[in-house]
Amino acid sequence: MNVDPTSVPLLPSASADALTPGVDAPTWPAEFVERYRAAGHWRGETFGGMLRERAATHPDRVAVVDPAPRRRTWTYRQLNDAADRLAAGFATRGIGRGDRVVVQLPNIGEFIEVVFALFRVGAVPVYALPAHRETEITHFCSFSEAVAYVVPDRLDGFDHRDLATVVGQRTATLKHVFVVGEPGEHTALADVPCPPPSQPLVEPQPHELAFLQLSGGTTGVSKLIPRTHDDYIYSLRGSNEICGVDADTRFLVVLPAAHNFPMSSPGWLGTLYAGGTVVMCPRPDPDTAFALIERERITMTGLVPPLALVWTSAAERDGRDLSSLELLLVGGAKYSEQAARRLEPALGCRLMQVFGMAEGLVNYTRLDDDPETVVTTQGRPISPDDEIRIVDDADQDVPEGECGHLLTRGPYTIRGYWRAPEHNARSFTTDGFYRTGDLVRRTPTGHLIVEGRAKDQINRGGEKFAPEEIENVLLAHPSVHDVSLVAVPDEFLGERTLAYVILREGAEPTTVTHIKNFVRAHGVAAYKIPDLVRFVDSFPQTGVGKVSKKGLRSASAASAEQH
Ligand code: AMP
Ligand code: DBH
Repeated sequence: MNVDPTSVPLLPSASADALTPGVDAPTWPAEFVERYRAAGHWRGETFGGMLRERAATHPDRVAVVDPAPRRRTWTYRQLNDAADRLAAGFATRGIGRGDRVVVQLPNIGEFIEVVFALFRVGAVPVYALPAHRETEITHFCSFSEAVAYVVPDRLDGFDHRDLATVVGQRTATLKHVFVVGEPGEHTALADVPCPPPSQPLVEPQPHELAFLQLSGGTTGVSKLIPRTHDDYIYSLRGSNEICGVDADTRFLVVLPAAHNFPMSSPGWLGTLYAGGTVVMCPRPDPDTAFALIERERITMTGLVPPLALVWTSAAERDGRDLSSLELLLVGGAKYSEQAARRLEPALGCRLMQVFGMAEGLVNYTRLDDDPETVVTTQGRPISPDDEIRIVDDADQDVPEGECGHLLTRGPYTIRGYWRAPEHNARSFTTDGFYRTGDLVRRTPTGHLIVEGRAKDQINRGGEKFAPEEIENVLLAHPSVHDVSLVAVPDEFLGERTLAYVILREGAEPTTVTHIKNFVRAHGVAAYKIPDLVRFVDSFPQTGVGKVSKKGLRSASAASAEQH
C-alpha cells in the first residue's frame, strides 16, 4: 500500500521473541524435546537450509513447474537463488525475524518462492486460502499483527488488490501489500527481489516458529497453528517414507497449496524435501488435471473426497493417459467405502487414505496394507511416538475397539494454538493431549476409523469452519432474531450447510436468496455461504435450553430437500 511514511504511527515491530517457542503459545516440555531429539525425529533442519542443501546436491533438477498460462520451471538452483533475492528485497523493506506475513496466493510458482524467501529472513507466513475475503483476511492480518500481505492481482474474477486496500485501511500494522501481477496502487512482487547482501541473513533456528497454519475452527474464527521447522520437517520425512516419495516423485498440487494436506501429506514441501518435482495445478477439474498428469508425467497427488469422486467418474469415461500416476491420497473428510472401492480400477493407481489435521497428527493407510484396510479405514499414525487415546466424555479410555473421542500428543502435534489461552484450556488436556474433536475407533492393527465428530464444526467437502462464524454474521441482519447453522448429509460433498432462521416478530418477510446474499456481502469465503436456508419458529431445545445441533441435524437429515 502506498502510505505516507510520516503518517504511519510508530508500531511495535515484532520482536525476535515472536519466534521463540513458548512465548505466544504453549510448547513441548523439555523432557519431550529431549525425547524427540534423541529418537532422531527432530534433526535440527530448517526449511531454508533444506532448500539450500537440495540446490547444492542437484542444482539442475526441476523443483517447480507452473504450467499456466505459459509453462515456467524453477530448478533447485533457480528456486534457491530466487528465494535469496526475494529475501534480500523483503529485508530491505524492513521485513525480518518474527514478522508475520499473510500469504494469499493460488497454486502458482510464486507461492513457493515467497514462502522460502520468508523462511530465509525468519519471517512467519500466515497461510490464507484464495477463497478468503475481507472478514477472514482482516482477522488474520490484525490478529497476527501482520506487516505484509501477498496477493494475486485478480483471481476467478475477483480483484485481490481492492481487498488488500480495504484490509490495509482496517489493519494498523500492515505496511506492505505485494501483488503477483499488475500491482495497482500496491507494490509488484516482481519489483521486490534485489541482490543478496554479502553478509548472509541471520536465519531462524530449527526449534523456532516457522509459520502459522489455519485451523478449521470450532468457535468464531479460525485459530492460528504454530508449527516449528523441526516438528513439521519430521512430519514431511515420515510422510515421504510412508508414501514412497523420492527424487523421482512428480507431485501435482491440486488442492489449494496453503492447505496443510497438499503442503505436507506428503505434499509440495515433502516433495521438495525429497528433491522431487512439484507441479502446480491451477484448477482441480479433471480436464485441467488429467491433461497435466499426462503431459507432466505426474506420479502422485492428493484430493478431498468430492474431487476424488469427480475424478473417478471422469476417468471411467475419459481416454486420457494417466499411466504415470502411482498413488492418489484421499483425505480431509470421510471418504465413503463405496467411493473408495471405485478409485483404483478407474484411475489405475494406488489409493491411500489420509486423516490429518493442521494441528499435527496425520494417519495414513500403508502401501502394504491389504485392500480392505485401505478402503475401510483412515489409516494409522506416522510416528511410533504419536500417542493416541480414545476416551469417553469423562476422559476415561474406552474399551479397545469402541468409539470415543480422539486425543493425541506427539512429535509434530502442537501443544497449543497461537495466542489463544482460553481456547487452549478447552482444546488440550492438562498433560498436553490435543482434543481433536473427532470420534474414532481403532482396529486391532491400530488403524483408525473416523465415525463422526463431537466438535461444532462444518466439514463441507474438506473445507472446515465453525458454524458460529456464519451465525454471527446472520445475527447482525435486522430481520433475524436467531439462527443456527447445521450440517446436513450430502451425497457429493459429504456435508452441506443449512441455516435455520427465526425471524423477528413483525419483521419484513425475507427470502432465501436475500439471506445468502447478505452473508456473501459480508465478505466471507464462498464455501461458508449457507447452501440451504429454512425459516422456522423455534429450534429443538436440549435439556439445558440451548439449541441442540444434534436435534437439528437429525430433523434436517429427514427433509434436506427443501432449498
Ligand atoms: P483442521 O484441524 O482444520 O486441519 O481439520 C482437520 C480435521 O479434518 C480432522 O480433525 C477431521 O475432523 C477432518 N478430517 C481430515 N481428514 C479426514 C478423513 N480422512 N476422514 C474424516 N475426517 C477427516
Ligand atoms: O483435513 C486436514 O486438515 C488434513 C487432511 C489430510 C491434513 O491437515 C493433512 C492430511 O495433513
